[in-house]
Amino acid sequence: KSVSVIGLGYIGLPTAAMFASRKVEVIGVDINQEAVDIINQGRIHIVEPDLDIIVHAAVTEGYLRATTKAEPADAFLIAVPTPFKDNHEPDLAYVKAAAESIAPVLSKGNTVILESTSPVGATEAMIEWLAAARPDLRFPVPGANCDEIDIHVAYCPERVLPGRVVTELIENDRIIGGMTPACSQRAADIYRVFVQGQLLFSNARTAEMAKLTENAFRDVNIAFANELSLISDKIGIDVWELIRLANHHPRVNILQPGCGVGGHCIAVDPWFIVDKTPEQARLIRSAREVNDSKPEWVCERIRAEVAALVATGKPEQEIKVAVLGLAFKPDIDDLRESPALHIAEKIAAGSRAQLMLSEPNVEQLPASLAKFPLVAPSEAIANADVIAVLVKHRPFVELAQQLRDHSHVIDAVGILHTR
Ligand code: SAJ
Repeated sequence: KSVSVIGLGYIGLPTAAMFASRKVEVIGVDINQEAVDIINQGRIHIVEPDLDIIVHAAVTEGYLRATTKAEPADAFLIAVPTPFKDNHEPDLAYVKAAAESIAPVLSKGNTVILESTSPVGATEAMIEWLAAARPDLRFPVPGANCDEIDIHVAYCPERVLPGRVVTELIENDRIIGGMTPACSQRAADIYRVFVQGQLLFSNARTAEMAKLTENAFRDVNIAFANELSLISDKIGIDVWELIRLANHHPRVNILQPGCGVGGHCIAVDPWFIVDKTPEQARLIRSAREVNDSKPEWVCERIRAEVAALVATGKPEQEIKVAVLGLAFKPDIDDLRESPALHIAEKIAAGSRAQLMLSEPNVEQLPASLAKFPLVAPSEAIANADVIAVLVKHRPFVELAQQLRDHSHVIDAVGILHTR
């Protein structure tokens, strides 16, 4: 049996590698020729622990091959991006393109699984695109429990955490949302090849909503923590101590405030719910707004700290401001969709102070900040008049005592409280 994975990014490539490591023939398809070439050399184009070794073995042993053009296979897994448009409406263009690319090579008995995080109804839309291209094949019809189908279709979301993808792909429980029970069974048989977690049977729409719900839950919890940080600041309470104490309650588990919520999932997926049911999704929308407004609040704190120094007579252009952390979360090198990066860019654009940046996980600053010095954390702490800690990277935590000794620190991540 062969599996074709469409989209060889942060989810598709590890998934393809998992099948290949279990000696399944895998054809990986991606529109990015460079990524395809790198994979075919047994290397990877993304950063993820352990993945390089698995991909190298899979390619060398001949189980994994990448190409830019879809080929026939027994099962197709679609793991392409699903961003949103400016008005927060989900953009399914990549799913549509993927469906249209596999349609010509589909044959009777195939299974098609959508893995991309998607708005409710996306799997049904995908079936319409497939069916339009292949009127000769019978696809499942929403609501009808027909077993007389040629192509089985399911929605099976991934729920792995970047940085732990290989372990979580194997160990996490997995939702199997078939269009019909028979579709679920086919999909489950496919994932059983490498998934050791439970396979939870459901239907496509519920599975789509479950994925969005998981990320919206985390977003709401973080928004609660971020709102507490604003309230605490207003009334002179230490939010880190507050949350630590409250979390000692056996049924309370508040997440941590930060400089905002970034990444490609938590800050995006809740909007898919809001877009579908704007009247009902009031809390989910508010949480998004609270989290999206946090970077500006942190910017204001930095500006206020600079203004306080100016008030003591120091000219603004002589004040050195250090930003510690640019990635979207601790101990990764991913600067995309990062609130810390946006804060640094805003400070760079709106202040005459001298900016220095410390991001231990990158060797080069993005173009928007390239004219500023990229410095080691200890150098930043030793030289800066004002320090903003935006990400709780391990090297910063190791310098917590030096930070505590500094008199102008904006601590967006509770680093001063680490023991
Ligand atoms: N964050 C906080 N406070 C916290 C935890 C996180 O401010 O207490 C921030 C992070 O700094 C980051 C953002 O939230 O900016 C998101 O980071 P994350 O670690 O919460 O999540 P992601 O985006 O890396 O991965 C999430 C995970 N979803 C859940 O935990 C419910 C992962 O399991 C999903 O597979 C992934 O989204 C996805 O692909 O959807």
